[in-house]
Amino acid sequence: MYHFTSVHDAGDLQSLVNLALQLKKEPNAFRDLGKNKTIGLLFFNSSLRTRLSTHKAAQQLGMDVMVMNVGADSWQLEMNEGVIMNGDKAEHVAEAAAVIGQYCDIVGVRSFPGLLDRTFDYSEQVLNQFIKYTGKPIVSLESATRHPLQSLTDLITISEHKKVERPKVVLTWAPHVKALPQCVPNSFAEWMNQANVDFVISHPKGYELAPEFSGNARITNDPLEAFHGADFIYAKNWSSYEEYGKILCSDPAWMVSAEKMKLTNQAKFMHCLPVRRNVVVEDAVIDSENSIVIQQAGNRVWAAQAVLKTILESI
Ligand code: SN0
Repeated sequence: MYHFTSVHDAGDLQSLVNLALQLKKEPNAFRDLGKNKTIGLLFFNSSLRTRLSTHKAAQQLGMDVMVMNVGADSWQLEMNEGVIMNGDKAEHVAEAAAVIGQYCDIVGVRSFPGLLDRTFDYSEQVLNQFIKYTGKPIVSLESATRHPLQSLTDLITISEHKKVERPKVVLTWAPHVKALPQCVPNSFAEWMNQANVDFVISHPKGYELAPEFSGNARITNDPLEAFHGADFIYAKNWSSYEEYGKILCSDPAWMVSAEKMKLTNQAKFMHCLPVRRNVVVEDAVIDSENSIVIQQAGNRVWAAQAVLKTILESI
């Protein structure tokens, strides 16, 4: 592994999950691996779990860590080629990324989509410009279309909590007050499609994910149907891909309620967080014994550490 931007960089998923579970048992077993190596974590957007878990994962591998909120702390970066830079952006990514590459051995980048122009967002300009100019391995900390560290975490968490060999895993769309990226559901779908699970996606009409992400998943537009016999309910809001960035539905029937959870096979409730209580999920569900959102967030460390260890071994 060199870059880590999607499931396509992950190699054998089971091996990566096994490595993460091994690191969970022995967090400090590889303290020497990252000694005298530096990771830079660059945030164009807010972060809680990604920022802290990746920092902790790098520290447990003995790495030095530098964190920067791009724009807020640094200069605003121009991402386009060949522009006359007479506006508000003081520095081009060509220099900024190359300079960061002089200071760091691995660079993590978080950059959300603008949700205005689908072709532009799905071109992954920011991630690709950092890959082009940094000259070092790039780890996605959530890009315009994907959140692979979250999806690896989710696979680890499902592996730990599953009671049957091939559990029924349901990605269920839920309402939200804001238009959110498709990153988490896109990534979750592309990872689940490669995992040994019975994968179902449930969403209102108009919320179809791009076909390259939904793949062969079974899809239903009924807010109840998918819950029957589910072993895992994974809730997430996303804005429309078809009517790009739009909110098309706010029907509370799509909220994950205790009533709907009764239809499941005592399913575990999952969400990547942050979550809007009583919009996405009822208090009664997220506060129940079957909610594993905190353990799931805890696993972010082992996902990040498995990825960073694998990259450190390849550089
Ligand atoms: C982000 C998203 O991609 O949905 C990050 C999830 C890991 N979520 C949000 O931006 C939530 C913002 C809000 O106001 O609830």
